Amino acid sequence: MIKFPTHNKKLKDWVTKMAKLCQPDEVVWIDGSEAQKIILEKEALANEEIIQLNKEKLPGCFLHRTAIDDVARTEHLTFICTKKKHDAGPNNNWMSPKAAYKKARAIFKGAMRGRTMYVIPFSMGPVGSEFSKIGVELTDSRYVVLNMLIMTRVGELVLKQIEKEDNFTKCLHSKAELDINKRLILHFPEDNTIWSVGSGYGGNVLLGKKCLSLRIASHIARKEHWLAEHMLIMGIEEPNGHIEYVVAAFPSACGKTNLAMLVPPEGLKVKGYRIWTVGDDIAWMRVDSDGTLWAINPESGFFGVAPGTNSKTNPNMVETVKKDTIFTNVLLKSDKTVWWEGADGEVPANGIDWQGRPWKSGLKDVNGKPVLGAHPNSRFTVPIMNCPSASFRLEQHHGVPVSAVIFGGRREHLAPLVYESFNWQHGVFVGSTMASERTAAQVGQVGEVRRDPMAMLPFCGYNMAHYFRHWLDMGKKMKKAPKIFHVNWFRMDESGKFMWPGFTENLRVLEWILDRCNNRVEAYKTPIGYVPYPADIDLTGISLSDGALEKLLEVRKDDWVGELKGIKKFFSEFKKDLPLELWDEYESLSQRLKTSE
Ligand code: GTP
Ligand code: SPV
Ligand code: MN
Repeated sequence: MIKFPTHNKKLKDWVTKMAKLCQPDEVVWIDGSEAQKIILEKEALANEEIIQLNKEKLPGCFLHRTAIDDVARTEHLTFICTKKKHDAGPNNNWMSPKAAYKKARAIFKGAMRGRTMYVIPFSMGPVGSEFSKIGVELTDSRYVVLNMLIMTRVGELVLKQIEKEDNFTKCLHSKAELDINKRLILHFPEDNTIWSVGSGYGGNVLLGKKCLSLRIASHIARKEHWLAEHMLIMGIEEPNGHIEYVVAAFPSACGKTNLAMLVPPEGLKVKGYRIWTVGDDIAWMRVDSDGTLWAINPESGFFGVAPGTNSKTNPNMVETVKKDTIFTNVLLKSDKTVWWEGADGEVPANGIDWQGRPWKSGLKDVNGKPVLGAHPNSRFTVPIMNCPSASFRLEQHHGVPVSAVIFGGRREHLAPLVYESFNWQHGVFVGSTMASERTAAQVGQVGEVRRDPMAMLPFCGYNMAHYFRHWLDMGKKMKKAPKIFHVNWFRMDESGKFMWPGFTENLRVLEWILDRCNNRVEAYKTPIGYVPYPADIDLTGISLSDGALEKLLEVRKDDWVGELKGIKKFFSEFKKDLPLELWDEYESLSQRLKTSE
């Protein structure tokens, strides 16, 4: 018999039905209490799902290792299941709901035998805020429960909210056999339902994150006239104490976390800027009654990339992960602390690698290749409140006002350090044509451009042509729409070195962006948009080589003419669904490039 701490019939019926399908030994409701969390940690330790880290040096911290073939999102096993294939669009894998339920039901059947089913009522966004959405995740993984307690707001308040709203996203997860051949990440936007089976990796199983807050939420947002985006949110406190907020969309592992919590560089210290971190991955945005755009971060934790995190690249994160953190797939040192490639300090002499094998510094595999201590996509889960730059407005139901929308990607050659779009419609074109170049570290041709519009290619839960239409419509709903910019921290010189120092120094670019938002500087008009006059980027305290800034800001006509081809090919995939405004923007860009010197 299941005990129910709720009167909501929908919730009771659904939990009963899913328990019947998965056949757990028992059902436990997660109440968000510290006492229950401690019990779960103890059980997870006893079952070796997590390892306790050094209690003095890393209080409240644990290490978890996933299966070796379960270390990142599996996009080819991720589906949007709508009645009509066309609604999922060429940007998604599609399965019919009927076929998908059938296929997954066979794997879920009896999958929780011998295990406990945990019921996690969670809120994305502050409970009760107009922005927020409720979900309930059923899972047989304690690791998932412990992560969800960090990443979302969990507990009894949420159950009360469900009784009020009589509505929630139904999220079902089972590790099952952790078999990649029986792994499916299914989204049913028409049923407000997510089914994930056969994985234990973050983005596949913390269903409040990419599955609910992006794929399902983007579908809801279109109907309800708001935006669910793969964006960081940060506040920049200006010398006069005024705080301006910006949002920025960069593809996965392209610097959102770093930018969201940057520490102002030495050279700009005298100006007295201060950064406030609201979010590092997801933004939900609405038009307020004043006609401007406001944003919240639906999450309450970071699920950040570990490798490369050190006190030079991201001092605030180094501080953040000193307590209450779950590390996944990093190296375990003999003193029960952790390490990853690109961490502070010396490379440890030895340890246990992310696969649980003995490891020593300089270790090579049979082919002579270095064996990594931490997986390149190893991550940490930690409450945002641990971050020294956490915004004091995190719990505000209203969110923060957005002054600028920033898009960005990894472009070795093409895109200048920063440019500003001419208006909202042109800005949507800039976002929709976003791309990142593959690096040598990835499969595929080096330098090959992968289109990743608005950094949402893996996360848009419906036909992307309709998503572009939605973005265009949102601009019309605003009295004062934010300005739209594009940045590129990754431009390289002839010798293949980054020309821009990046990280903390990116504040210099944000400063120009805010100056443009407040009409404080003029800019240079080019065929692709407005580019800064070099003198308007404050370089106090850094020395770039002669002419480097000019090169960083250069718009090379030939390169952009070449880019037009890629854009045309990409747009053509959407056939007649692509908004005509975007073809107009394409033609105008093409025309401007032709007539410019
Ligand atoms: P997800 O969590 O996957 O969505 O990604 P994210 O956008 O938050 O990525 P993150 O900030 O963790 O990206 C880290 C990668 O970007 C690392 O390889 C960093 O070295 C690199 N990076 C971040 N900022 C800069 C920068 O300003 N310049 C350069 N050259 N690299 C940067
Ligand atoms: C990303 O890949 O963009 C992430 C990590 O933020 S995950 O939650 O695993 O998708
Ligand atoms: Mn992300």
